[in-house]
Amino acid sequence: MLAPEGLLYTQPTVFPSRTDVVFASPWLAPIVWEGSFNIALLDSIYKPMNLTIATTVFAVGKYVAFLKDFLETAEIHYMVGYKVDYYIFTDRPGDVPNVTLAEGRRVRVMKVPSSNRWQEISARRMEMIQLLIENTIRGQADYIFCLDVDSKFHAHFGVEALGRLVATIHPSFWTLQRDQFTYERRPESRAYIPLGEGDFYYGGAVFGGLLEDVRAMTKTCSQNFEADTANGIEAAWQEESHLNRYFLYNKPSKLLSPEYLWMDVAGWNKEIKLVRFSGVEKNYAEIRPN
Ligand code: 5GW
Ligand code: MN
Repeated sequence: MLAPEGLLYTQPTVFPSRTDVVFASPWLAPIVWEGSFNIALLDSIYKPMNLTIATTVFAVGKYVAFLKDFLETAEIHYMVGYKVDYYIFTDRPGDVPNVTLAEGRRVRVMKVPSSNRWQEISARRMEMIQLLIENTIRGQADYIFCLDVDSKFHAHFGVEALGRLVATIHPSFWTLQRDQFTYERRPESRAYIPLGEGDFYYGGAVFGGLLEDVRAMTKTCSQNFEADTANGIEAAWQEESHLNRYFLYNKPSKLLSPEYLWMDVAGWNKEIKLVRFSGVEKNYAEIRPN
């Protein structure tokens, strides 16, 4: 068999190469696991597109301390060989570390007000991403990823993760049944998901996609968050609850396995062949304002 011109020839493989996990959702969105993609082939497709991947990260208050490890490990594992614009939202621009970046990659610092209540930072996060896309990133990037800062990269996290609307399966829930998911269960909230519904429990720490799709998603989530606030209700897991509600009715086009959102404190599972991005163990009393 001949590969299309310019594409790297790859041996046709009888997929799946592993049978312990599923590679597609019930609506046939790929679920990205180690063993489900060929990175050389993907690079031969994506490299010529000359993409820029905007990446947002919030580092408000003491969370600036996480930036150094986050950026240093991202430069080793995250979208290596591609153009990346890191948008760092912080109230402490002077504390943003000076990390050496590869060519074509840059840091842009966005000043935000300080806040003593995380719920306020969280409430505004979706809106700030929406406005950033509308006012700054449009025309300057192709895809966007929005990541938690209290984390490190440990292995390859590349273009296999790109898609129109990308959600990540939360590492605490991937082995559980849907009625055990911590969705918002009160019908009064705009994040409400009734028992018996829902596909996966998605993590708020890693999501992304095309600019327009992420703009629409963050806009809806922030509007619903505001509507809840006006009604005196706060969803169980704030923006993560609204994100889960959105993805129930607007199915993601690609799902990332928990390899892409792990937690250092989590136990070991044989299906997790490698951890690509993981939340560090943190001392809550030391770093959180409340
Ligand atoms: C989070 C919780 C309570 C109080 C403050 C915060 C907080 C979060 C903060 O003070 N500053 C900040 O920048 N954040 C941003 O929100 C970070 O990007 C952080 O990674 C993200 C989510 O908060 P996390 O990481 O503490 O939440 P979990 O669920 O990952 O532990
Ligand atoms: Mn986190």
